[in-house]
Amino acid sequence: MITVFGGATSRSLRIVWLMEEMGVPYSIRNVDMLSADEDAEFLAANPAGYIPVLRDGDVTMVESIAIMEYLMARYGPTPLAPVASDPAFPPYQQFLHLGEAGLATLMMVPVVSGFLAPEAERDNWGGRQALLWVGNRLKLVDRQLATSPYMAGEAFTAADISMTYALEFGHRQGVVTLSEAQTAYLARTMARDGYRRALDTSMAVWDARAR
Ligand SMILES: N[C@@H](CCC(=O)N[C@@H](CS)C(=O)NCC(=O)O)C(=O)O
Repeated sequence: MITVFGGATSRSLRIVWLMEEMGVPYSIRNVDMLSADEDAEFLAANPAGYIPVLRDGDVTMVESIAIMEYLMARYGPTPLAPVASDPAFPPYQQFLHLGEAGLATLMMVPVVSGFLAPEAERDNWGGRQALLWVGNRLKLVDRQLATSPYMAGEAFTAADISMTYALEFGHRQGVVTLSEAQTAYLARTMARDGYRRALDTSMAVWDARAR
């Protein structure tokens, strides 16, 4: 059985959502990031101390996008990952990675500055610059949405799982103001049964632990 170490609304949601879409069975192992340094099983899986972590038999992996690529290659084929000969492949590959490397990673700087940095350092050059770059990169998302409903074209793919998390995270944390097209896009992707199941399951595991 595949185990995902994660949290309710963390990047583990990308992994859980993907497995819901693919029909791959899994279980979630909650990690409370506030006490992660006392969680020996989690630290043995990822000594760097961040989530998500995937455990699949002898395989242990970190990095949400790499984990998604592993799962689609290992348990596919799946229409969520267009093949290289498909015209949808280049935009798929680009937006799959832009969602984390170009957006969610950059958003972390202002987000964590906002609640972890000393008061005087909350508004800092690094955070402001990261947000400027995020705003520029979001122009690529809007350009894509001007011609197609999804990141890779007409069909929903794993690039949308990656991008939905980034946009929803930035919006929820108050560091991104969504455009009209981005808002309509999130309404489309987050209305999927797979997303609802992934969120409900992740929240239920979180609630059970908190009790
Ligand atoms: N690029 C990584 C980022 C992972 C990440 O930042 N995870 C957050 C929670 S969503 C975390 O655990 N942060 C704590 C840390 O980085 O120490 C991925 O996509 O998996």
